[in-house]
Amino acid sequence: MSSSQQEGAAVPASAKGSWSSFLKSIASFNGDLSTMTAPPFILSSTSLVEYSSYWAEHPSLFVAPTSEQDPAKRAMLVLKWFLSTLKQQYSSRNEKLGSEKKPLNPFLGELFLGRWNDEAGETQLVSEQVSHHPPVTAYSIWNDKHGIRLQGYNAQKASVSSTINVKQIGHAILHIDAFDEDYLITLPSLHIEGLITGSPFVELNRTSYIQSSSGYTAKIDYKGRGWLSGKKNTFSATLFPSGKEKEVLYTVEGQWNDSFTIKGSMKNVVEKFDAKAAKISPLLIADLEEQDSMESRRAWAKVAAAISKGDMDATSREKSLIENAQREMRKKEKEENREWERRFFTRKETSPVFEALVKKGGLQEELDLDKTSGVWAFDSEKASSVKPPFRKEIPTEV
Ligand code: HC3
Repeated sequence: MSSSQQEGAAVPASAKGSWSSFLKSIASFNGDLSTMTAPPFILSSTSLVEYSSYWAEHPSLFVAPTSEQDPAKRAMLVLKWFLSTLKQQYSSRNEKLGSEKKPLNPFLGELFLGRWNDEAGETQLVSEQVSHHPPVTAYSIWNDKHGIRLQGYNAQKASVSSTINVKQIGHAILHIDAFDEDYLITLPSLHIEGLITGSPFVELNRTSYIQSSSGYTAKIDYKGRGWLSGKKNTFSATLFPSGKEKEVLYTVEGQWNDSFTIKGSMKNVVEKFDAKAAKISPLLIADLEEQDSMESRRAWAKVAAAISKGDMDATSREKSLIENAQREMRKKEKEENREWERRFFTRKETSPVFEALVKKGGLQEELDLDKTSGVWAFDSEKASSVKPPFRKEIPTEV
């Protein structure tokens, strides 16, 4: 083991003890990431409800499939957009903060609302914590000008072997109005690397799929370090007519945090995509004082400030205030025999679009209602009745 790989090499001197206790404690961990207690230096001041925004930080890639007439090319553009989101989803925090930190655990009803305004027009985001036990986040992202929307929800189930393995439970569905086309997007599994040294980062593993109603399947295999290239964050993807895996129309290979190449069926290079150079559009959110008390950044403002100052007493004090208020709300709801009314989403028992696409692609994916507390669907009726301050004007510039 080199010195840079030694236990706690990246941990501040004052936190070495707490890091090794943390590593020991995860051995007996129960699978619910929200109950994991991590040392202060690894806490993030961002709530998990914000992570939904990673799906559309390149709005022009998100809307690109809407203007492609050929269904196979359209499916390839959906695959390209999906692959372009991975760097943001799984390695942007690492790059910004130096390592993967433990996000704030969203409370029931927590909201994260915003929009992107750029050459793709307006793309809007609603993310809501629809369940606390188990933790589930639901989101809807749409661009009316281009007639495209993404709706999904996700939970995580973790297990510990030599590292933390995370299975994502849930899925996303992309709908394109002009072609009345749906794409089922399954979510990759991941594990945490760099735990021993104290600088955790995400590596994706196994396989995820994108299944279109137009009859194309994209299969994405995540490999990680040690595979042929020896590089981390490696993947290879193929796009084929559903049920004909050998009739590959496009292959994509590379690193999701760096660059990848899309090739046609004759091995001709269709495009090289540089994830590092791709322009990210800033998400516009309302000023803190304009936000509702259920909006994430406002609700967690004092906790976030305490974390940034490294003041752990204030962090636990402010966190407890939120947790106690939540406990009181749940108690009251129980006494009144009602449950918290979600602002934008409704719980369903099934998803006909999910079922149809799983069947079309012969996928093994199943809904797991227990682990996600139901299937969560964006409820446009609820959403249109949400009055300010939830949907008030958001500044058009950052
Ligand atoms: C596992 C994870 C929380 C869940 C994060 C998810 C799966 C959330 C949905 C997003 O769309 C994609 C996504 C990206 C990263 C996932 C996080 C990575 C680490 C975090 C754990 C709860 C933190 C573990 C603690 C520690 C100390 C290792 O950082």
